[in-house]
Amino acid sequence: MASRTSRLTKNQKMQLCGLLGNVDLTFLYKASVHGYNAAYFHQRCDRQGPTLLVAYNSSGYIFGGYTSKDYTQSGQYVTDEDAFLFSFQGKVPVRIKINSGHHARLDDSRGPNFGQQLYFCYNNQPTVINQGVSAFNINTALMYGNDGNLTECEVFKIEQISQVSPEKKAWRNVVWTTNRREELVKLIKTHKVSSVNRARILMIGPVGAGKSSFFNSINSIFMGRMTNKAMAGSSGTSLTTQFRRYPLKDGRDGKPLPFVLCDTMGLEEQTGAGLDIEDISSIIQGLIPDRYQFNPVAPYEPNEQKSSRPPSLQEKIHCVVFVIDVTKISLMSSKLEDKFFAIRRKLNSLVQVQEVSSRLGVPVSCVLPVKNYSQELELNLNCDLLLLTAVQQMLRLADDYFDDISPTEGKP
Ligand SMILES: Nc1nc2c(ncn2[C@@H]2O[C@H](COP(=O)(O)OP(=O)(O)O)[C@@H](O)[C@H]2O)c(=O)[nH]1
Ligand SMILES: [Mg+2]
Repeated sequence: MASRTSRLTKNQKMQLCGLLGNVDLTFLYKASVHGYNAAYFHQRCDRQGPTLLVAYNSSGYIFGGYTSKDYTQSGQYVTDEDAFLFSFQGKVPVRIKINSGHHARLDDSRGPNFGQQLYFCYNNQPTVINQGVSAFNINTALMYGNDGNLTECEVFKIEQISQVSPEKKAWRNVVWTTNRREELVKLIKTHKVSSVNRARILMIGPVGAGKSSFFNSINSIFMGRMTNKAMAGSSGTSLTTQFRRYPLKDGRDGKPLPFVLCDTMGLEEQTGAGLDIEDISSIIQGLIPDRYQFNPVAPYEPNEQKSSRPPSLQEKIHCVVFVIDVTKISLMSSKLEDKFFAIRRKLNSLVQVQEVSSRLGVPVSCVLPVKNYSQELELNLNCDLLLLTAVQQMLRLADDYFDDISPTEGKP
């Protein structure tokens, strides 16, 4: 049966988004599922705003086009200076701009066309044809190897992602009121984690990203005053060199909260420095004890320890959070980026965290902007709201993880 997910790899998707700026792709139509049929195409793609079409042919080419204007079957010519065609040349998509003075499309009830030149799903067939008009300067040999047989055709809705600057603009529906703060505090306090007593949330990220500060900030909210239990600060290399599990309480003598934040040494770009990928894997499997002193030149050796029984579900990690400093994201070195990818691959190879790891990179709903308490002396409503919203989302993701693993595993 045809799958309802896109054939694009994450990297290809990212590359295509790169052509369009800060955007997200939402799946609208997939020909192998919905049919190579203009009526079905319009049913799913009309009045959706800007869209991206991605076609695949039997020679392995990936190509398509973007239009910033709605499909509406108006029968009118559409002017759209932002429209373009693209084709992957190797790993990167190359953009072909529309020539000035040309219409980007004829907005009729037939299948999608670009510049009345390139027709996709022509005559309700898995076919692309070039009508030879010159709205776009294309070289069909380069673009799709002159192979008009489509093996798939997908259409995505393009959604702009506002800049991650929550203080300036409500890019997500955060309600900035004390009532909402109280509500979130209550939701978190009373959150029932399925299968275990407390969700274990692991924070990983570069040195100085704010992992320790995140714990301190959450702890401060529930303590009602600034706390600095996890050592946070500025230094080129990691201040945190131990694995620490920080349980949280609702106030000094209060009840335990339903989650534990796990702090680690930072990732560093050199191999053999900072947190090791093997160590991360051991942490996630629940093998590494609290206060374990990391050795940056050698990973943790499970055999050395007296661990005779396999760790229980409670001892494993249920949610992994990548902590990143948004002001430094454009400076992130490619070596560090490679480390991130290596970690994601490692997470993927651990069956139990598949669900969690697949959420690590791309989905926007999993990007949680926060402002940690770093210089403040007093708690601040806006910071609290972002921090609490992040915790709430982490607890939900941990729940997804529990839902995803087999029910027998949750039993003691
Ligand atoms: N401006 C600002 N500084 C932060 C924030 N979070 C942490 N910091 C500062 O960044 C530095 C590194 O933070 P730390 O928590 O030790 O990072 P870690 O290495 O990931 O544990 C410290 O000087 C913090 O005060 C934040 O949200 N905003
Ligand atoms: Mg730290």
